[in-house]
Amino acid sequence: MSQLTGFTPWPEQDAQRYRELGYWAGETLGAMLQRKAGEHPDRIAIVCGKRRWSYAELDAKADQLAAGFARLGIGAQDRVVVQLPNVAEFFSVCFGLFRLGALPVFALPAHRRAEVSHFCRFADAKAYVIADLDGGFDYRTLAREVQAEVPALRHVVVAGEAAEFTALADLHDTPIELAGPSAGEVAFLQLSGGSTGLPKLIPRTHDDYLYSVRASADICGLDQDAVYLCALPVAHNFPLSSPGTLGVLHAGGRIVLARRPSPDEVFPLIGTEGVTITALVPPLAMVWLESARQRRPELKTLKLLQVGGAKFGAEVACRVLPELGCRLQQVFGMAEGLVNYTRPEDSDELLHHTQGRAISPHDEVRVVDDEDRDLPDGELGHLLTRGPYTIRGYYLADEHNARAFTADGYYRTGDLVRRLPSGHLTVEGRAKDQINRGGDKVAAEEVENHLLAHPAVHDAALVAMPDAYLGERSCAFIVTRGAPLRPVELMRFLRERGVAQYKIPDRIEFVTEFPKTGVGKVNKRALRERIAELIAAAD
Ligand code: OOB
Repeated sequence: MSQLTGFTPWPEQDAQRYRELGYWAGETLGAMLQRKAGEHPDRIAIVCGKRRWSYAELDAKADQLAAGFARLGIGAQDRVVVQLPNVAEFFSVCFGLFRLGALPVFALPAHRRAEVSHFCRFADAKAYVIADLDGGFDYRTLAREVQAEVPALRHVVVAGEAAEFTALADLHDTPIELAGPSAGEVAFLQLSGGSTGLPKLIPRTHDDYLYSVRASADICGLDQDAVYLCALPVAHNFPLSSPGTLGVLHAGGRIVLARRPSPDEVFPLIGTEGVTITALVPPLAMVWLESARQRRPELKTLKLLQVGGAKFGAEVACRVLPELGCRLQQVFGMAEGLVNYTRPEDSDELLHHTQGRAISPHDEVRVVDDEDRDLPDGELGHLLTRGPYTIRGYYLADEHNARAFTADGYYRTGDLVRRLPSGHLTVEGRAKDQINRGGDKVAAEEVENHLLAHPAVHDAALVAMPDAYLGERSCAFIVTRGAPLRPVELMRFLRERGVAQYKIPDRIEFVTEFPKTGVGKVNKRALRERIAELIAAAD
């Protein structure tokens, strides 16, 4: 087994323990799908619009695409940025790459030139896979801009009308013999929500990821009858693995892909496809609750609604069962690893007021004070974790890793939590400099750096402001160099720099100077309080 350069392995002793426990089962993602296709070739794996792919069809397409990507010169451990909407091709592409041992780098559909160019450059990607159009946006235009910025990017592969690029449809070659990766190797790179200047990449191995997928599927009781509606962006860790689409494939169930998560789009789909389980972020759960007032009959097959990605408050959580008619599960996870679930046997108190407990008895969860000293249950502190599916380091990020992990390998999540004796965690805040915009993570420093690039901006500080719908939105405080500047100009500036829309500040406040802390740093707490007061006063 040759390991990817820039990956931090688990210490051998831990790796051995996880293998002995049967957690790391030695199966790759590609082999998992092949085994399932062998067991029940004709069962439907994916429903996407009018298309229905059986397990055998998905398996065959993966082999064909592995051959096609190999023909393009893509080989084991080569990185391929994959930015696809919720379409069936996401799975044939990913499993094709898994079979080859090439590594998808998962971009979100909302990412634009700034983000995608960074992923392609940083990961030294050989190819970039897109759809032609989605939601009125032409990804081929974006690909042209990215190629101009990153000339080393050799191939753009398009699901749909390819224009001058390579059509995905033409990459379905006759399958070839492939050595394939081993299960201990990195399978793909996920994105970190981040708090620093540029998003970090998260290397996940076949072994560690499949363990979290199997254990999650168990916790959620998935079996062959599971029909999972994927309404969140398919590449995100929550709908991908908690237990998500991969959990459903592992269980032999069916994935139903929705292009948009709005009730008008998905409620009819739930009814016609007999959806049993789905995952939402809190703002969407609130929209569903509103719509369900008139349309509850359409939801009658739905048994479990998972909500996570951002805090789901108890006031709303308690409405799910009576108003939607399905059970709620709170999910508190992170692409770096650790995922917590409330369990079916939990009391209403735990279900409504906590974000669940860790998947595994071998997840090591610590709640510590500012000096890394362990705190007793019930006290608010920093969440640290290590375990069988939590990374030991970001990809190619030695300097950052020294801060993001303790010397003995615990990941500093940046979340502020309380733990109950049962192990359940309540998320109460964040120490990391990030805004959680209804599940979309915005790294303050990344946006501040873009703002600072404007010639009229002297200093910038991005903070969260409370929002009834998204939980939080972002507010940029700006000190100008003197010349007058309008908020719209700054917003347009960011858009022209190719920054994803969800990272553009929702509000801009001009100030003459920033409040400072005792040691002279920008006092973001004071800025958060100031904007919260302004909003409260306006209400
Ligand atoms: C999920 O993953 P990421 O990587 O987009 O974001 C992780 C961060 C956490 O560190 C925490 O700050 C926040 O998102 N978060 C929550 C939460 N779930 C995630 N904060 C409060 N309550 C929750 N329930 O967001 C993710 C990955 C896998 C499963 C579910 C969510």
